[in-house]
Amino acid sequence: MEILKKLEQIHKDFEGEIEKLSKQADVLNLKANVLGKKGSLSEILKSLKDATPEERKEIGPASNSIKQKIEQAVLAKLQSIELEEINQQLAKNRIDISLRDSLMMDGLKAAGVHPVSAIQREIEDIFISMGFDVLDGPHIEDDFHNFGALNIPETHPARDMQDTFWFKDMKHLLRTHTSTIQVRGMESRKPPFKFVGPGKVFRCERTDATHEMCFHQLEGMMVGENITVGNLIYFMKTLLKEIFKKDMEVRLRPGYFPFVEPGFELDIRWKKPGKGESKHSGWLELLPCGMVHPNVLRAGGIDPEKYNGFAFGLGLDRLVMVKYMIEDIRHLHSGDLRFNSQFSMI
Ligand code: FA5
Repeated sequence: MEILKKLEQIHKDFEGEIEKLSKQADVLNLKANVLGKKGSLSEILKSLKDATPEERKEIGPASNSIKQKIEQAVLAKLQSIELEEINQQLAKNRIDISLRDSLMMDGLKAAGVHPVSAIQREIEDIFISMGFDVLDGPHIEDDFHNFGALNIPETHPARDMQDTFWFKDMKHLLRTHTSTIQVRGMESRKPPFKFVGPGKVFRCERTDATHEMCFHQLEGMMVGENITVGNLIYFMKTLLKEIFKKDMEVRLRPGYFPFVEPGFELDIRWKKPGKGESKHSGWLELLPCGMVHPNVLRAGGIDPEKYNGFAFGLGLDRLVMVKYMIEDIRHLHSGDLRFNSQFSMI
């Protein structure tokens, strides 16, 4: 039984070889060398024609069984190499979740999200859930986007409502409000649409407990057919309820902004921590809003005969003050760790 012995030898050699391999390509090569058309096993089987019928009866099943064993061994080896590679990758990309704790043991504190960023993200999520897009805009703006397109022409006294940081060319400025995003939003989409646009704004003004030079606003705009003040109030109330997790005491009073008509000021009832009313308690101007002025729609390429809408500009720093009962806005940007660390778990 010369052939049978050779077959067994081939199997033995194969087992010895495959043991040593660590790359899938080498395993596949070995398989081809044994089972391929010109492989050692196939070559042996070619000499079957010289065997007697009895020998063939024995060699047939034996060669099939060896072939099967080799195929199974190849499959198992390929899988074990893949697993090994995955394990090596995982070991390389390991995330050390104990690092934070060991840093804290060394006296270092874990950083947290600033309360203004946290509230911005929270409001974005609320509006996204109501079908709004979230837009961005540049801090350095031109006259058109900050004033002109918002129905505030060059000689209009309303320009003095927001003290402006102008660049030397007197054409560019640091945006004084996020209403610039209204203009950019109208330029980039066709009605109906609704979006919010959060970001930093800059005003050249004296700071006090409720005023900063650099603060944060979140603009909102909805344009379509037959939008009403009722829609505006619904979205404002939903927003405040989601943020404060309760109905808030608010008041709506007429407000003047050249880019809305009619315009409103939505104030929120605010109490400083401690006993009784103080000079920092009472109504806090939080959410100016109104129906978009037809001139603004026109400047944005929208037909005011067909479409209308509402817009609002929320002061984010002031909202944080109300939510966490902070008595002075300047704490927020002081960089004082005794203040900031109180929010590190947000
Ligand atoms: C505006 O900036 C308008 N663009 C808002 C608007 C948008 C009105 C759309 C109508 C339609 P105002 O200057 O009032 O409005 O500022 C909006 C909010 O920003 C204020 O209600 C207040 O919450 C906040 N804010 C204003 N000035 C300061 C400041 N110096 N420091 C901190 N927050 C401020």
